[in-house]
Amino acid sequence: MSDDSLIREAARVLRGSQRLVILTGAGVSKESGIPTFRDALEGLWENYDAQQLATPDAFRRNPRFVWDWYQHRREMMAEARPNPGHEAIAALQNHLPQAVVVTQNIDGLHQMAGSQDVIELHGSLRRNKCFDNCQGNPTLINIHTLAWNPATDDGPPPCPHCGGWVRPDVVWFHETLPPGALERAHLLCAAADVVLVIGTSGVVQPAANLPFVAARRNATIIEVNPELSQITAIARYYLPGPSGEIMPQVLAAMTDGE
Ligand code: BV8
Repeated sequence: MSDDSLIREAARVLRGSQRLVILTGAGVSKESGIPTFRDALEGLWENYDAQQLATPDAFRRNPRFVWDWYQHRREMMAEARPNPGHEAIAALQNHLPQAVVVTQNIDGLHQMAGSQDVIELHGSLRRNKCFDNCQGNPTLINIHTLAWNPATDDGPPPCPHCGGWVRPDVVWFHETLPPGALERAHLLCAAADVVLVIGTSGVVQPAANLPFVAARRNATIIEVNPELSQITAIARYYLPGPSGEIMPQVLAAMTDGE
């Protein structure tokens, strides 16, 4: 099937969907200038694997180093804006109000693009919390209200309640996902008739299992990715290319003649 006819066919399936889940990964933010986990880390962290840094043990061993890595990523995210892929996904949700975005990303770009219903499986780098969740899970902390000076203080910001460390409100490897988020994402995928998977290698669990939950119940899987992934084998339609180019084409094909 040619790329054009693939796009039209995928658009037809999406237009007819009643219970659509849109699952996204780091690839959907690549065209906003945010490197994916597959991309080599740069700068201070170039000799580290993200999976080694994004763990509670790494934070316990070297809290300031890990805190600074996230501050570096926050600075990158502060410059980032939604790309045409995020915008097309938000517009698609306007056409299909029952469509839910389930994202592995922590950059908040789907919400910035106008997506209303977004499940953040791995938390958000726009939030911080007490490492010990001393006031309950999560104990969110606004670091801008703290008298903490990164230039002179040697650790991460101190929790104003217990004096422990403040950390990003993201899910690290070997941490469980936010209970409500994973349960709702699982229920939605179990009931989905179509799952649109965009920009994920399908490696990180349990997020990567969600399309399989849907496929086992005969949902149609559509994948957008410039490379093959762990999901491609179950994709009924694999649209090869960057989401910032493919998704606007899919949206245009969906709305043609409306
Ligand atoms: C847990 C937040 C219970 C932090 C992240 C079962 C089997 C095997 C292993 C496990 C398993 N269950 C649990 C594990 C362990 C682990 C895991 O999955 N390990 C992997 C590496 C094998 N999982 C966990 O620990 C999870 N917790 O299961 O709790 C538990 C408790 C204790 C002990 C055991 C289990 C927690 C996982 C969450 C980790 N946190 N993020 C942070 O960001 O710093 S995950 C992180 O990785 C990001 O969220 C990121 O999204 C994700 C990487 O995945 P992708 O999003 O897919 O990104 P990736 O770079 O891989 O791929 C990008 C894709 O984009 C590529 O395909 C590329 O081709 C494509 N692309 C590129 N450009 C574009 C594009 N696509 C479209 N357009 C483009 N322009």
